[in-house]
Amino acid sequence: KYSTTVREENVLVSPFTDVEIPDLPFTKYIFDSQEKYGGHTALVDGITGVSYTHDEVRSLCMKLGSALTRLDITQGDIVAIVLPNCPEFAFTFLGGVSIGACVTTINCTYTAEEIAHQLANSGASAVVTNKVLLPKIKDACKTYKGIRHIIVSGHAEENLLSMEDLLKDDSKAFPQNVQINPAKDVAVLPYSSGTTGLPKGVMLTHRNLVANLQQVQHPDISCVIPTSDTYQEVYLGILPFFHIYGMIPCLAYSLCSGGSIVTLPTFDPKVFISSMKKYKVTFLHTVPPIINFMTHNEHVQRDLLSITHHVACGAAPVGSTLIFEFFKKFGDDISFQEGYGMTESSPVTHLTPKDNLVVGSTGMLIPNTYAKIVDINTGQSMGPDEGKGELCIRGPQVMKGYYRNEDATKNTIDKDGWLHTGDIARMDENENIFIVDRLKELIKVKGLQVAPAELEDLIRKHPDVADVAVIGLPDVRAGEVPRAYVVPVPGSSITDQAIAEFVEREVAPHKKLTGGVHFTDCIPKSATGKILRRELKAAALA
Ligand code: 4UW
Repeated sequence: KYSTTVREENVLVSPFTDVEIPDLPFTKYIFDSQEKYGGHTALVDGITGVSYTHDEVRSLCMKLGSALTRLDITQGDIVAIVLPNCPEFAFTFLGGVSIGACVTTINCTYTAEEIAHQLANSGASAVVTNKVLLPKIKDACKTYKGIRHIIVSGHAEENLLSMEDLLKDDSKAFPQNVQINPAKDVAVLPYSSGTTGLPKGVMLTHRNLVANLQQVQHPDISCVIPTSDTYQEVYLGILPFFHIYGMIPCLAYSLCSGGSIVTLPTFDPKVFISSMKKYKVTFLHTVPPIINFMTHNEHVQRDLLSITHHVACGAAPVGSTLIFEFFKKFGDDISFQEGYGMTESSPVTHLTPKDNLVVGSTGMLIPNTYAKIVDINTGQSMGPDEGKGELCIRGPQVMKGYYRNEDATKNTIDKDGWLHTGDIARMDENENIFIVDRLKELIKVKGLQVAPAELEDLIRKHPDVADVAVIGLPDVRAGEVPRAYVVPVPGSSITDQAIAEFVEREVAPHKKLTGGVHFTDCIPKSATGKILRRELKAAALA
């Protein structure tokens, strides 16, 4: 179906009827929905078993909002969360956003340097963390001086603020008169490198998030069984909440639809298996490495999914072979849905149709969303049978822009509002999208982003390195892994191991050079000096 409203050729419209997008702040939308499910369980700490009902979650979020207000954190302030998945993540996330603050979520496996960078770039004024991560946060605060408050979960040292104390607030300072403009005000600021360069703050407005939650709840695409007196979905909160997939489709969706989400701080195979059984998980969100683990690990039996009726997967290509092997092991009566999207689109733009999986496709446009595929050489939009090109998206879920980075925003969202995804796609005659390649620099390790430019900047600081390029190579377990091509300075006797160790000390584990370090005489570059990563990759794969 091609658009009649967008006056441009070859613009594809969602096959689903549009949904209404309420003009509400994100947290009001969630809290209002939660009212219906009051006494149902909402959050369970998968490690301790401590649980909270929907009423309790709403109340604790407001207590936290009140406590933050007393600390003089107000509308427009940036609150950073550096926590693994746990109920407290949800309390601070929603508590902060509900008072009009903007929450930036930071990967809790980051090094102090990486944390400091995001704190500084976002201009955060408070940071929420736990006792284990506190030393890293303290180190980060030596570099970035803008933090006014450190809030610590798991009982803080005497001179720091304790999350447990803040959660005892009487809610009386919760600001009743805060004016949030859903279409303009930024609710969350996750980081993404987009199509090129270093990670940037992605400004997602209240409306972006409300829109995406409404879009994916469309009855023709949602595989969630509605909450009733006799049924409630149980989700496993295993994908990190700091990443957009864990944050919106997993955590926020569960809360606004009356589900129960069991939080796990890291992927530990044994804990994953035991929690699936212990908590009777009905709906499982995954990334391809988890599908690979469940399919190929000998400790995972077919009965792992005996209670689970639905498995969702996204954030990286899952591959047809793996999907078929997965069905072979677990039976094809389990419903499976692949989703596609990006941080910049809140994140979902495509989902495979309910009960009609086209293996290998990342699905169809969700409601209220438009797409086109453009020729990467001419920029012209292409018809469905004209081959592959860059996928572009328009819709209410597309970000406001990159934070304090107009150039990057202009290079990503064009003047007509099209978000250029940096992914190469083709479409079949039934409007199913297939992601076939990536135009952008991004490397996806276990579904998480690694920006080659960031690793290159780091490696270039090594005194023995004259030039460097980083690319992603396919990997059975992680999906992709980073590999560095290094030109050593003349006369240097640096080893590949020394460079790998140098990187390992400075970055989060998923950014390690697991794909190896290769020495070379020169890095292939275009006339304008851009690294020709495609050439390096083609040579590596040949
Ligand atoms: N197949 C191939 C896919 C796919 C994919 C994403 O880190 P970000 O910015 O964001 C994400 C979002 C994950 C996500 C979105 C919607 C959804 O329904 C769901 O799960 C069911 C998960 O990871 O990375 C964005 C980039 O990740 C790649 C693609 O390159 C995209 O631009 N990507 N999903 N199904 N590649």
